[in-house]
Amino acid sequence: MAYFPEVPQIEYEGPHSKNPFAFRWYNPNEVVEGKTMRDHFRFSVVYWHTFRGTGADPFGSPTMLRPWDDGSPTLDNARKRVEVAFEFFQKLGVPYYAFHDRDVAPEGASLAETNRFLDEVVKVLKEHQEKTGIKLLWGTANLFSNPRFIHGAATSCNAEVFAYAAAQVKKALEVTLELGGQNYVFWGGREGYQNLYNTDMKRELDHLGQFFHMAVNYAKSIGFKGTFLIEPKPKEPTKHQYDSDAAACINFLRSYDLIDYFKLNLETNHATLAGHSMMHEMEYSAAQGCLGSIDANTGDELLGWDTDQFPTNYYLTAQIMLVLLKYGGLAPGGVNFDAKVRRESIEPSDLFHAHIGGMDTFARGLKIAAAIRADGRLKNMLDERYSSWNSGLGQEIERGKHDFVSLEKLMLEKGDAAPNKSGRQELLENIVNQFI
Ligand code: XLS
Ligand code: NI
Ligand code: NI
Repeated sequence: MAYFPEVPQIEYEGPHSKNPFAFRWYNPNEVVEGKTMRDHFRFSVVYWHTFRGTGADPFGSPTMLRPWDDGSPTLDNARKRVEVAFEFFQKLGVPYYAFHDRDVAPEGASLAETNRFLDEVVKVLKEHQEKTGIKLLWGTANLFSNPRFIHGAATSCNAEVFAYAAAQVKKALEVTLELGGQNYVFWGGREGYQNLYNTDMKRELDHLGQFFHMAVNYAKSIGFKGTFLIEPKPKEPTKHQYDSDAAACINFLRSYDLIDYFKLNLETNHATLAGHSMMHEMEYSAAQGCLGSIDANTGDELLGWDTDQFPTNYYLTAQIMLVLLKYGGLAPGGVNFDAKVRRESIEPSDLFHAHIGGMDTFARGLKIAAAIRADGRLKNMLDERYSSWNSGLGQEIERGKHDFVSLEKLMLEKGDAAPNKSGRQELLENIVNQFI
């Protein structure tokens, strides 16, 4: 059964192709810096936006035409969606996908029934994974859509909601293990607050720490070896999300003795909402040994929301790839398109245009970044900028041979520090522009 009859297998045709159903830059077998593009990116499609997104927004109803979906919360509809999803993954040629428990299967009247429904769909997912070789990049639990989570999940003021969330994550971990998922993600959902007058922040953070320890312990007990990832986001849906940015997450992980078990899943639009660039979030996380995976998308300069658009900007992807090449890549993480087609792009084929564009934008970003690195000017200027640390005083300080007393003595003798050199920012920007 072909759910996308108008769409052929998407192949690489090169930068001059005018075929809308072809890659211009993403060439999975092409080797860049010793690795194929397939392995650099480990592209993944998300179930939620791509197969559950309806186009509804606060001002209007669903718009998406999805002829295969009858809109019912039935198992049959859920099973059919798996067929659609795997046809999509295959035609697009992505090696991975990602889902929330509630994306793939409907909720039942009780937790037990919901778990049974999930098991039913997981069977179908597993068959399709085995048949196609497409793998699960990560699984996660939706702890934010159901009204029981209005006050949060692990940070809810309602202890039974904490318990329910624990049960849900337990099951989601089992399912992720069953499907060979390579990571498990915690995005904060409603873990945050709307109002500090009614919030015991210390208690909520302690509960969150406890919750993550329970997850780590349970994963160990069932033999789940995937990486745990926390996904920073500063606001939306709460006005302050506890996992507000990479630095806040890493501080939380250190404070609660979780740093050995978690890395971060960074998302471009979340970085923007936090007032950071994606490059900043990536550099900071990588410097702390916490760069795990990325949710690839972008915001809109004129809208202050998490609009989750597909990335189309070469500067953005070149910057992301500069960091990834520097730190040796993402595996077992990947580049996960946590992105949705806009409300007006209503036809199934738009899902292909969106992903083709995102994949090409990353592939082009990779080539730009590799060219910048091969050229070497940027790196040489960076090395030169820090050269005072490579010998003499700088080297002695880095090696711990100085203290305030010895440094004061030195500066009293010299009278002043050596003169500074230019930061050359415009020159650096000109060099980068040569490659875009
Ligand atoms: C929401 C998040 C979400 C996570 C998965 O803003 O990006 O989609 O990636 O729970
Ligand atoms: Ni995300
Ligand atoms: Ni998001």
